[in-house]
Amino acid sequence: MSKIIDERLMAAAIRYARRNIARTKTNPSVACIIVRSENGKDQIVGRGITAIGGRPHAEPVALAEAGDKAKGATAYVTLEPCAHHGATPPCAQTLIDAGIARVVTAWVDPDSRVDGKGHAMLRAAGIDVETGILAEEARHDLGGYLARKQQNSPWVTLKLAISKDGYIGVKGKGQVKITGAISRAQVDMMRSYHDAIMVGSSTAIEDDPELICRRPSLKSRSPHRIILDSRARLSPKSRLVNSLDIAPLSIVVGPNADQTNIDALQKTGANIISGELVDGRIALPEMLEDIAATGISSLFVEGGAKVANAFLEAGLVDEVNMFIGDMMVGENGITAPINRQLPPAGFSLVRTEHFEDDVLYVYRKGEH
Ligand code: AOF
Ligand code: ZN
Repeated sequence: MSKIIDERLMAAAIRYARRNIARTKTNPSVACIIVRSENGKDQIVGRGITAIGGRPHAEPVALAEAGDKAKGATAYVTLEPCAHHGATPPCAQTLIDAGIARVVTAWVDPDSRVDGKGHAMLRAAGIDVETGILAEEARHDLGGYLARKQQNSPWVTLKLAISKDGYIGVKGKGQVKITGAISRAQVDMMRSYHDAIMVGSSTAIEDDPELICRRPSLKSRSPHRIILDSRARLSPKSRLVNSLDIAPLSIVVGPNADQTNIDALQKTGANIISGELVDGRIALPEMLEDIAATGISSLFVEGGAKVANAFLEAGLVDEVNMFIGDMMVGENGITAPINRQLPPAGFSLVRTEHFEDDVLYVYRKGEH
């Protein structure tokens, strides 16, 4: 099959895998599309994605749909098929047994139980294997899983909503509307694509947000909420605590936090994470490592200014989602740490999107 067809089918697989992003526990959401060429015509005969909760994997689902038509067909998989025995045999073996002739993947699976062994099993069985197809595009969605496996850290996306005059809020006033309804709906969607969402305690106390996906259809996909709260100042009566039935809540506290406050928060069902302090603030790299160890692959950081700055200064941001709204804040504005004129250093602009009168600029670390 030509490279263009390979890329088209991989693009379809990448899109399909998006359906279960952040719903597959510690597993990445992978897709497998099985394509058969007959009389010069390519036909999709089976499709599968990693199921909600992480099992079954994508390949057996796609193979079950393809049945006998898998013989001699090509399998497009967004990640290298696994080589380890879980509840079911390795996917590489399942592909071999089904008679697949060719396997095309985007990435080698960095899981130490796989890490090239899946591709090697397929090749040893005489299957033609090609990898690295649309790797950059697949990285967009697999980024969190790859970061957790390769760097013991989640993929960090920093979201900022900046007014036309360069501010992210008003001093002492808490939340002010900077973007319109369509952008806010888009943020709901972005939240649902992440394993966890994070704000600092000042934002949590001043704004008293819920940090859930507000739209009814996305509510059940609300991510784990994590608050950086070195002194355990969050109120057990806050809306974050009151919405524990919708999504879990973790509070990262420092070693000197008041134990009575910690006990009161813990009693509500909130999870307490013990953080280390550096210069009186939670040490971010260690905190990221701790949450990655619990299986969190992607983190959506929503502010405020101090938290945004701390992540940027420590070089811990992988992607910036910068919304520029159409309104002015005027006096007493809180200055954004970065803006269109002052983009994050070492990042490149990869995408621009329009939501009514607002513009979203997506930056990624490095050259793209
Ligand atoms: C695949 N296809 O659809 C996915 C894979 O706990 P287990 O046994 O499910 O294994 C988890 C690992 O499986 C995960 O770390 C990653 O290496 C792989 N995910 N592999 O062949 C899939 N989701
Ligand atoms: Zn598998």
